[in-house]
Amino acid sequence: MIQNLHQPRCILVTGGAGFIGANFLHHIVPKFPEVEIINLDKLTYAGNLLSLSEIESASNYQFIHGDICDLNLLHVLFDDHQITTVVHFAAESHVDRSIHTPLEFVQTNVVGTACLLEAAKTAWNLNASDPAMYRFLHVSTDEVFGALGRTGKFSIDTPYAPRSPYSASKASADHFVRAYAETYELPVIISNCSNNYGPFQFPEKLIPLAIVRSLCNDSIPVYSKGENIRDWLHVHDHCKALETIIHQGINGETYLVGGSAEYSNLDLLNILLTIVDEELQRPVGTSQKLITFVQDRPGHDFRYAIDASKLITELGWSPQYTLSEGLRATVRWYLSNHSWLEAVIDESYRSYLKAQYEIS
Ligand code: NAD
Ligand code: TDX
Repeated sequence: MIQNLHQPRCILVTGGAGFIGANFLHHIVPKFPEVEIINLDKLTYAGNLLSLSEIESASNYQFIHGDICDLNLLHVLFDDHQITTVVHFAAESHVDRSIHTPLEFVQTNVVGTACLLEAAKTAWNLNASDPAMYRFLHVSTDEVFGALGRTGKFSIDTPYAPRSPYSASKASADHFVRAYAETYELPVIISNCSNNYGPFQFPEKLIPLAIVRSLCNDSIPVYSKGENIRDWLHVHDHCKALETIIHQGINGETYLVGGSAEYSNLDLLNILLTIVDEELQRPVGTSQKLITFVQDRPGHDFRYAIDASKLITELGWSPQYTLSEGLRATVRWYLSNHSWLEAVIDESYRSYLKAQYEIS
């Protein structure tokens, strides 16, 4: 049974200039014109306002350049706007970078999340209010559960066992979110999602990296033998899951989000690169020849797989894209959004931002 229906009045989206945040804003800004939507983003290398050009002038949308670790700014935002809902994406999100600069991940992912929780706790008069009035949705990852062997799936009962600085920082953030729920009765929900792919993804992650390398006729690095397995979900399906959780989720609950689309990295790349060759009308196999096996990532998690049955049965969500449909749509998006891709590759998206904001 669906209880606890939440109707947002003003949504604070953090990290909305990143990959999933931008897709989420494209999804909700036109759909809910009566809801005020604020996007707070620091514009790190992963933040790109070109991804938001289609919605930037919408009357219910506002961009604020800022850091989630800036507690004073957060207090001002909560004071100035009647924020009812937080959808927290902002994070350092790339596992390989976390191996080189782990403390940046602790700062944004742990300290930043704690600051947001503190600001929400201060602003929301929790004892006096209806519990469905406010909602803090923390967007987390399946990587907090560690690595699976060949069988089994992560479920909401799986103990936390993160193995990279990235996943340890996300796990720590999840613990802070739960601690604020237990201690202060903050109305929180956590979603843990599997690997996403789709439009606007920065080409450091496997799928856009392979598309870009293939377009440039460059080698495509595959760690070890490409046997590691991921459970892939199109980002539009993730955004629909988040919308469902915001409206119908139950405070204090955790929802696992995944597409039941498990593939080894090599199998995934073979499907993806066949699609790239077909779309470019070149002989199938051209792109596969670019695959180059390279040294493994330290502590590389072998397999992730999600049991999303709670979200499916209790809230009625289900993914719409099959992997091959989703990959074809993604390849077509990158091919038809050349200017976005070129601005990322030649880094002109940074100079465009530097002209307007104080960023390095
Ligand atoms: P991303 O790296 O593409 O975007 C992160 C965004 O956060 C960027 O716009 C960046 O500028 C912003 N940001 C970083 N530090 C900030 C700070 N201190 N203050 C304000 N903004 C800051 O990430 P993504 O892939 O869109 O992931 C979004 C969220 O979803 C993350 O929390 C990630 O852990 C989670 N997640 C991602 C995936 C995936 O496959 N990409 C899967 C599951 C969960
Ligand atoms: O060049 C590469 N070669 C390669 O073989 C890269 C970048 C990755 N890989 C492998 C490592 C993984 O097994 O591909 C797989 C996917 O790698 P990433 O795209 O880096 O994603 P992953 O490490 O699985 O983490 C992602 O999913 C969960 C996101 O980066 C996280 O933000 C999210 O939480």
